[in-house]
Amino acid sequence: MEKRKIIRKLKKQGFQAIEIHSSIGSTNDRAMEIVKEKRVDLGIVIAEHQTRGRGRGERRWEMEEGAGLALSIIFGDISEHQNILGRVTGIGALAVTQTVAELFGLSARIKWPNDVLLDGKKFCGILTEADWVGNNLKSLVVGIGINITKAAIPKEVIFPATALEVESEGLISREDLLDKLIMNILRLMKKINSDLIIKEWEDKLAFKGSEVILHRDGSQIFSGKLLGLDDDGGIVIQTSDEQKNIFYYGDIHLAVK
Ligand code: BT5
Repeated sequence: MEKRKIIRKLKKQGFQAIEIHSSIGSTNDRAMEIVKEKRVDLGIVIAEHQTRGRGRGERRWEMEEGAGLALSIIFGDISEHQNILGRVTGIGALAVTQTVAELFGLSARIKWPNDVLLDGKKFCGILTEADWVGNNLKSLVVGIGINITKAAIPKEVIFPATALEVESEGLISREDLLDKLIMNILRLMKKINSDLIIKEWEDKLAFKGSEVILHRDGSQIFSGKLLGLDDDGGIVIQTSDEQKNIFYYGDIHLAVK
C-alpha cells in the first residue's frame, strides 16, 4: 500500500492519529494504547499483518502475512447513546457489506453480532472495545479484520471461512477497499442515533426468519426463530409459544433440521 497517499487522504477526512504498520501485534491493542496516551477525536491504526489479532473474549483472529487487512478506528468524539457498543459494531459490519457491494458487486450478510459473511462463510470480523473513565465512555475502538486472499482462510475454524478474492474471483486493491470502507464508516457514524441504522443492519441480517440456536461460551443457551433486531442492536428470538426474547451477546448458528 502507498502509505503517503493514504495518510494524506486520511488527514483530509479529519483523522488526527494515523498509523500504518506492515506488521503489528494487534491494531486494537495499539489503538487502545493511543487513547490512553492522548485525546483523539478520530484516529486509525492500519496493518497488513497482525501477530496477536484478537477476537471476542479469548478468541483469536488469524492473519496470514500479506493475506488480509486489519484496521482499528478510534472515535473519541461520541454521543452517549445507551447501547453505543452494539450500534457501532453494527455500523462496522454494515459498512463492510456496503463496501463489498459497491466495489465488487458482492452481496454480504451480517451474522449477528459481529461477523460478515459471503456465501454463508465468514470473511470479516468486527471487535468493538471501549475506553471508560469511571462511568464515562471516553473512546470507542472499532477493529475490523478482512480476509483478502485465499491464504487468509484459517485451517481450523468453528464457522466456515472465506476470503474476498475467492468470492469475487479477481484481485482486490487494498487501497480501494480501505478508502471505500472508511468513507462508509464515517458516513454511517453520522447516523448513529437514528433508528435507520438498525433498519439497514436488519436488512442485511443473516438467518432472519430462520430457526437459530444461541450459544454462549460454547454452550447452547436458547433457540427459536430469529425475528430481527431491537433498537439497541440485540437479537429478537421468538419461541414456539410466540414469546419474544432479546439477547445482547453470544453467537448464533442455524438450527439443523
Ligand atoms: C471476531 O471475533 O470475529 C472479531 C475479529 C476482529 C479482528 C480485528 S482485526 C483488527 C482488530 N485488531 C484485533 O486484534 N482484532 C480486530 P469472534 O466473533 O470472537 O470470532 C473469532 C473466531 O473467528 C475465532 O475463534 C475463529 O473461529 C474465527 N476466525 C479467526 N480468524 C479468522 C479468519 N481470519 N477468518 C475467518 N474466521 C476466523
